[in-house]
Amino acid sequence: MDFPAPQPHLPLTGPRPLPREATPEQPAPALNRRGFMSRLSLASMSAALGAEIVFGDQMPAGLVPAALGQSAAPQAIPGKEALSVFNNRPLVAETPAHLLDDEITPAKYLFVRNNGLAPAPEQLNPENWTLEIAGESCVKPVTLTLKELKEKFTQHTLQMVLECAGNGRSEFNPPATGNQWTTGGVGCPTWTGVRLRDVLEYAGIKPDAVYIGYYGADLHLSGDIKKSSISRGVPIKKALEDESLLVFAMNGEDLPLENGHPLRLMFGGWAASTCGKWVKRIVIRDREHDGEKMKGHSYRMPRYPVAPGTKVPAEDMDIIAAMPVKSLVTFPKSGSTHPTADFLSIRGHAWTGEGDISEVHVSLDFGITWHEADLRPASNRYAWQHWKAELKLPQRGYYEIWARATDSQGRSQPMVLPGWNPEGYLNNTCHRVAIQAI
Ligand SMILES: Nc1nc2c(c(=O)[nH]1)N[C@H]1C(S)=C(S)[C@@H](COP(=O)(O)O)O[C@H]1N2
Ligand SMILES: [Mo]
Repeated sequence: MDFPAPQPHLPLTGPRPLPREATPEQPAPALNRRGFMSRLSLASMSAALGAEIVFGDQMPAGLVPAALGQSAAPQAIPGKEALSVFNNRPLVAETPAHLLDDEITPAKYLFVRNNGLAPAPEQLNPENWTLEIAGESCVKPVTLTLKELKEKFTQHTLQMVLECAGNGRSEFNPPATGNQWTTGGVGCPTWTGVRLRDVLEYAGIKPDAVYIGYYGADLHLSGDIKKSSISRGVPIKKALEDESLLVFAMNGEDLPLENGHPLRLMFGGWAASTCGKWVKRIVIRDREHDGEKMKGHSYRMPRYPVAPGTKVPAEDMDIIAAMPVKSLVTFPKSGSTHPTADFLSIRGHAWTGEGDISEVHVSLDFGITWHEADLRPASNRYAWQHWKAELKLPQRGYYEIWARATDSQGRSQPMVLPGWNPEGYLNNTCHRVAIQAI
């Protein structure tokens, strides 16, 4: 029987921020003085609908066409019913920690983070999907069909962690706006595809190339076809790594629609926002890519520690590169009860953006004593590592299981929240799981 468990992951110090309502970013249509839709926003909404809004002039200000989904009420995702949905527009959903127990994350448990409106399923036909390679530092721009990609280049399968940079955001105080992720914006399936390096070299990389950027087939939330919902990238050095892939399969099957079918990017150890979904175009740039969500505060951290709530000028923010060291307790489930007499087997995963995990320690007494867990090697670079441990529950009562990973660079997870930052990124605090012995 479960008892009412606290949040799966709580800050150890300071007041807990009030839970923020998951408010979807509603499109903000341009209005004229009389409050009717401007021609521009009507045109973008028509584009999103794929049809002219016949009585568009009569539409009241702020009305979102019903076909675009007027309700923001979270609902289950078909095929991913167990995920907790934050928003429908854009669709964002995370995985409860105990459902991440599998060594290889099944598709049904992989989180979803859309920034815009996902392409309609009929637009995602692998038979006529093409990928364009271009950009000012591309020698010979080319367009390849998905079939050509699969046939021309050697295929590779790797297990790699995909983690949203905002995972853990809900703990920061003052709270950052955006999806209030607890611990479930992460997963580690296997990915099959071709090396991005092979494809970029096929098109030719000029010596002045410094960055790559992606463009996907999803629409900006406003429906404006001239805007990207997100268009990020990585430095050319990262793009050319062995593990940087253009993937078309996950766990041996087609990618799920929400996770970028039929083609997406995968960069091991970096923020998942670099892993473009539904990718149509990759540009080789002679400068840092300047697509949507590359500038300002997006996916950037203050260059120096700041007090919570500080307004940090954009020029003092650096782009997030590799993700920090982190771990999860995936068994037992937070809120579960266990018999006192037995040893309790506990387990989970640990990962880091660069290098590998060297140790995982667990504590049952609020960090007074720590026990080293058994740790398995990763199946390949950038995969998470499984750990397990046995703990004796000495008597009836409430306990918390804490887990702390240390990586090969000697970095370990903080017990208290790491540096506050304006957008609430990179929270890698120790995971805490509440249990009761009866
Ligand atoms: N085209 C496109 N690619 C995208 C996104 C998006 O909204 N559109 N979201 C990014 C972000 S912020 C994250 S965290 C990951 C999420 O991948 P998933 O939805 O497969 O879990 O995709 C990235 N790639
Ligand atoms: Mo993300």
